[in-house]
Amino acid sequence: MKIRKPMLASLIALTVGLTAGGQAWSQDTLKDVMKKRGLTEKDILAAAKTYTPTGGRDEYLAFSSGGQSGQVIVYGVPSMRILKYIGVFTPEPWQGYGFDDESKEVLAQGRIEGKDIVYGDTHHPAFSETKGDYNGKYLFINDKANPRIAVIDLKDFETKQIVVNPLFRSEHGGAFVTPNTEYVMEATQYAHPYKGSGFVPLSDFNEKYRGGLTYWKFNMEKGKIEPENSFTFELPPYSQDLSDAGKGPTYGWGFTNSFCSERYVGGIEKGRPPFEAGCSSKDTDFMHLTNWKKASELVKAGKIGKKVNGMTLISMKEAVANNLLYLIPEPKSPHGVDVVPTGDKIVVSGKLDSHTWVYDWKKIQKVMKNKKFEGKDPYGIPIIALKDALDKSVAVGLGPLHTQFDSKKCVAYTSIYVDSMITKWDYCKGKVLDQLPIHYNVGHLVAMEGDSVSPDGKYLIALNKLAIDRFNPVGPLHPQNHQLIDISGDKMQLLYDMPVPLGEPHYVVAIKADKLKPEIRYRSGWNSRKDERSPWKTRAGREKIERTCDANGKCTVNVYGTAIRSHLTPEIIEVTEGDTVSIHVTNLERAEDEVHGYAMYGHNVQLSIEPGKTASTTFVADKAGVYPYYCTEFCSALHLEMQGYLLVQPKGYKAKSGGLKAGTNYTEADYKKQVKTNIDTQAVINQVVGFITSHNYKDFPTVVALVEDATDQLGFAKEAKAKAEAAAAKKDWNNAMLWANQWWQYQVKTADLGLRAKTYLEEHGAKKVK
Ligand code: CUK
Ligand code: CUA
Repeated sequence: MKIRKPMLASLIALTVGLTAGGQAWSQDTLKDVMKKRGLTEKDILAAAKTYTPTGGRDEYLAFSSGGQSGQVIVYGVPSMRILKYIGVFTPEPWQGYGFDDESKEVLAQGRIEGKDIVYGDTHHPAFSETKGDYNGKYLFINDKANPRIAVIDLKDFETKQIVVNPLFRSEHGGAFVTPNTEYVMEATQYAHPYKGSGFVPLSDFNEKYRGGLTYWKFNMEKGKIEPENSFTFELPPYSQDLSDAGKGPTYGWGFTNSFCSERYVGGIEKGRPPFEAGCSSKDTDFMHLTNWKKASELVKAGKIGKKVNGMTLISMKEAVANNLLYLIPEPKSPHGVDVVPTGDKIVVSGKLDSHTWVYDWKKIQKVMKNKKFEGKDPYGIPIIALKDALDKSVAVGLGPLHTQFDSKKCVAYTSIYVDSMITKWDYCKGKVLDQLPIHYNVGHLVAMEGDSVSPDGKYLIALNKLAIDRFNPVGPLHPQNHQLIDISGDKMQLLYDMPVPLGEPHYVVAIKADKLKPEIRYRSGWNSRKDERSPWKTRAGREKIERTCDANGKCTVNVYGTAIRSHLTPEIIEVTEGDTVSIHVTNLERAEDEVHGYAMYGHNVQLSIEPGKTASTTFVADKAGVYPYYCTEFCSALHLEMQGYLLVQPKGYKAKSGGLKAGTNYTEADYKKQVKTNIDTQAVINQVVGFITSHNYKDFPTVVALVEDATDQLGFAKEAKAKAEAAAAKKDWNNAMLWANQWWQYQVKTADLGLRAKTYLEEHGAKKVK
């Protein structure tokens, strides 16, 4: 017999929220809607290119810097639907990031000189790469304000590691990765004395202030940056800006530009011309070329570098002596530096210029080989003359910043800040192909996989600095505006405006969605931040509370707890005032998306416990009192009942005799009524089970997982049933009724899972096997 959902739903009372009146489906035609909303045919076409029907998936996922929020924003392309905020340098309560003990350890790695820094100014996300192509394994992002790099694992979209640069006090040119993720680049921005050198007056600027470029070693297998195997190039105090890693013919090299090679120090309040005047007075600044490949070999061989604050520092002298470091003049106040997909050309833009400048690697190499330099800078670094390195310059518009690449050969897109537009141009022929106005003042831009060796083209997103009049006003602070552009044809077409209300995202990287294989659940009892079994892993029925005291009478209570629809175990935790309390909760669920939360009054406790995860919270119960706790995720019909009490008893407290006096008295009739409901419910479950087992469900891993979960729930139901019957045998109708009710609770969950499995089979064309 075929079971219809409504019948099942009413029987097992899963009708919450389903009774809201039917949709008044509009009778309007497309024409009517266009007229009512003032839409043109072009609008409708744009809408059709981005609209993603319910249940639909995006072809690309974009990972956006969260700017000053210190987070990463994940959204789909072309739908522009936001999917996730990843807590990176900043606590993120929903995910328990910065609240559970495990993630607090990650944030603590980002402490600077002993201080917690709980914000970040994130700028440049970068995917891990294999042979210059995104491999979908890791994402890196930098913090400009406090030179740090974070590692996000794309298995679960969680931040796993933060490294603090032991020398820098400012950075900008990170994170950029080398083609096999051998290294993650991080360059300074504002010159400063290296950490540990104490106070150095500005009068010693030229001699003691420094820039730098760190190559952080990445271990792809472990998913970890290895500071001990990383090294840093000492660089002149030129205000290094962005970087990019070479590929193909430029493999082994890194490129980093700068914008204040004047080495100017302002002081407007003392009557000196300001930074902005002194830092843009020369016509050119310098691009730095660093040979990381050769440097790493020399460091490994112990030939160069010395450890400073645990970091291998390569002095400018050593770098010059070993031909590891060169300079090439760049146009006025350069900003972006981007290596073309084929790796043989380098595109640089000048913020105060109207050209992009294309450098030719063959020409550069020739100069290096013949040692025909223009001269040396004050630090002895050889300078390659601009005319000896330049391939061409192309007039693209005023204030070009960043460049991305198309799947079509030689086609590039450059963001034009001052003119508020995107210029599509050909870097081989030096020709502008198309220009599109955007709204307004674009910073970075991103094409699909647009900085890899094999860009996909298709879409471009302009990351605009100003939204001004594009959205409903929300006060003086406006959202940022990400504009989606169709670049599949000859002419660019603007499709969609997406407000981003979480900081100023400088850069975004976008990856083909099918390269990502995120997990659905953790292995049971998992510490997700360390990627290992948690010592606090707790299995069903093994929940316990342990209290241990040291010689000074300081006591610690460890609660080994679990969460499963719809109860937290334990439900009552008794401790004594002054105890340190550690509550560890393992989510026993295996079903997709069955997350439980854990929040408690007055202790800043908020956990997110995804299926399989074990999360912990530790605090001192320093005030006697009653502290309710509960699950913060609406996980089931009886989610509100997922609750408990932490009882912090005063020292020396003695409980009153007579036990717990709370609740209602139940009768034999109540018990029998409940049992009848349970028997009916079981009949429904049997039918669902019959449907599933009569199909090839084992061919569907999702269904197998659901069935496993359902079998567990049914096992729990059996235990509760036994307890109910034992109590009934003793005519203890209160306990009999309550256990019978618990038995039914497990049945409801079983049915819920079974129904999901059945729907899945129906929707995925399962076949009958008998
Ligand atoms: S930066 Cu913001 S527009 Cu930090 Cu890459 Cu160029
Ligand atoms: Cu678990 Cu709500």
